[in-house]
Amino acid sequence: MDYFLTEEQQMIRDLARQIAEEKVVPARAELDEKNEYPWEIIKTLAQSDMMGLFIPEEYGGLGKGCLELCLAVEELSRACVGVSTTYAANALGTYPILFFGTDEQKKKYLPDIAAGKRLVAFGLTEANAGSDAGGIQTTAKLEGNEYVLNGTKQWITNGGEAEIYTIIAITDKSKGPRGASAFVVEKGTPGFTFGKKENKMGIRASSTRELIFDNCRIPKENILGREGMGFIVAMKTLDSSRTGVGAQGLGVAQGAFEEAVKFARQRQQFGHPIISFQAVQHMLADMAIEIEAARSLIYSVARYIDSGAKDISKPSAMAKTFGTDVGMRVTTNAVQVMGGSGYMKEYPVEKMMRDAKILQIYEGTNQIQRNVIGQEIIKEAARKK
Ligand code: COS
Repeated sequence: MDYFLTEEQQMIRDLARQIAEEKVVPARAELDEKNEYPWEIIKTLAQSDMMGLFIPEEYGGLGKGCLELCLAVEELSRACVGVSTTYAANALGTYPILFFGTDEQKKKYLPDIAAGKRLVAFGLTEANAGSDAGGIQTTAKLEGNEYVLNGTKQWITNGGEAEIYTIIAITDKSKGPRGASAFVVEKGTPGFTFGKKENKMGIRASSTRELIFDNCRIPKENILGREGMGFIVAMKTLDSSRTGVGAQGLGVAQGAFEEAVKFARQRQQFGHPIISFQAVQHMLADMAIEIEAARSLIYSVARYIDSGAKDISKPSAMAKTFGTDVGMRVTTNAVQVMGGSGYMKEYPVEKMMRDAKILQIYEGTNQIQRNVIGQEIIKEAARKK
């Protein structure tokens, strides 16, 4: 299939592929085993200008869009979703600054983020506010020239490793989700500490920690947008990042598919390579169809977002849901094609299957995505009436 990528887009994809093959593939099993953050790989990505891919040129980035970011994320995910999670979460954390920051805030933070000198994390989720993001309880109270933050964020990707945190907190409890606001909080601010690193099933190269705010004082200039805009900041951020999660599912599916094909050509049973059996061919055919369908959808949605379209909630929820469901199905079937070998750590597909699972859960579960799509269908039907 030809997706008519420009020369520049092909260069970005090829560079990401080269980094993935040369740096990520050799390191992934050990990073997974040791639960170790991929600092060396982040450094390589920074040296190759990949950390600033989506940041405008005036702030030191390459000024590229959603499609280019998806291409990079897909290639990294083909090698390791743990690594691609650290990379994609950096964009997720940066979007609130990019979309809602003042020029001054952008000048202060974006050049360092683009250079890969400072990583970013996005803090929305709490123990009692996962799917129900409007139920957050962390508060930010204005006292003189400072906001005072209190509360705990849970399961924050890049937590502890990042220097910059974009945090959603409640400034007016009486207003529900409309009483939330978004802030930038820097690592090292007194009253801001981290919980233990979580021990996860997959994406073990990424770090996941609690963010604990105990009378943490930040300058009032650190608010992003205005008071009461926090929920919108969060939703716009997620609308823009979810296609990238779909690209993670696509990438891990592609990686697992390639492993399954390679194995099926070598593995002999009943005197023949197992790829000669129709049962195996049909499984591989279904995997190939789903991968190509996911790629078509994800690239189309990314191009739609890059066109400046505003109504992106439904398409990005579709790209996230389909891409990550394909990621789970294809990695599971890759393990099945490879049988006992697929289940062993000598081959990468067992890790790919463990890694793929989170994609159906984070940045809004696929059940929540279907709710978002369902709500949009209802609205569209009402408009047509
Ligand atoms: N863009 C802009 N505004 C949006 C929006 C979007 N994508 N989605 C919702 N809103 C607005 C609504 O219009 C509504 O505004 P009003 O108060 O003016 O009516 C407000 O936000 C609340 O929306 P809604 O009533 O639909 O919210 P619910 O409490 O039913 O929650 C959400 C639904 C959107 C929170 C849920 O579908 C969701 O996405 N949950 C997953 C959260 C998530 O991704 N967590 C992962 C955390 S980060 S890894």
